[in-house]
Amino acid sequence: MRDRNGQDWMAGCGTGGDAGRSVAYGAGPRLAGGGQDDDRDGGGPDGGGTDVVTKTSPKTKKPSMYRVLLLNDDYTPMEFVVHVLERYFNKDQQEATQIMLHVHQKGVGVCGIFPFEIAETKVMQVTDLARKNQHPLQCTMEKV
Ligand code: TYC
Repeated sequence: MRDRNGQDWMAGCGTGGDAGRSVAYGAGPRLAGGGQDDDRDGGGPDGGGTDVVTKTSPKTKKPSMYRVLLLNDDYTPMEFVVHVLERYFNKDQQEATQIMLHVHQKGVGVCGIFPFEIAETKVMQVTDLARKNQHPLQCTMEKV
């Protein structure tokens, strides 16, 4: 659950004067060499004296996504679980009740799927609220 693979998905953005040469969202590696004006201006295509930036596509990578799960237990009140789903997972009362009953019957259920840091924050918020209310409710996350 603390696997941070992929967490630094924006690391390196815009560094190294290399903008636009690496990886586009959802795509494989881009061509990184051929056709670039690498002559640092000894009279390349632009003729002289000034390097021209020609590639402007953003350098981003897909964030790794994580399922946030609720686990069943015998003690946490059903209304508390419904409240958690409404407050932290933006469910309306009907959907929150469905998810709670699913967890109650099957043992585990999905609250939502989020990038690592958002999933981690929600797990902490739920765990904290449950502890403050002395409920044993468990909330975890797993990589999609
Ligand atoms: N099983 C609990 C009860 O009967 C309700 C419950 C549902 C608890 C979902 C946890 O994640 C949970 N009061």
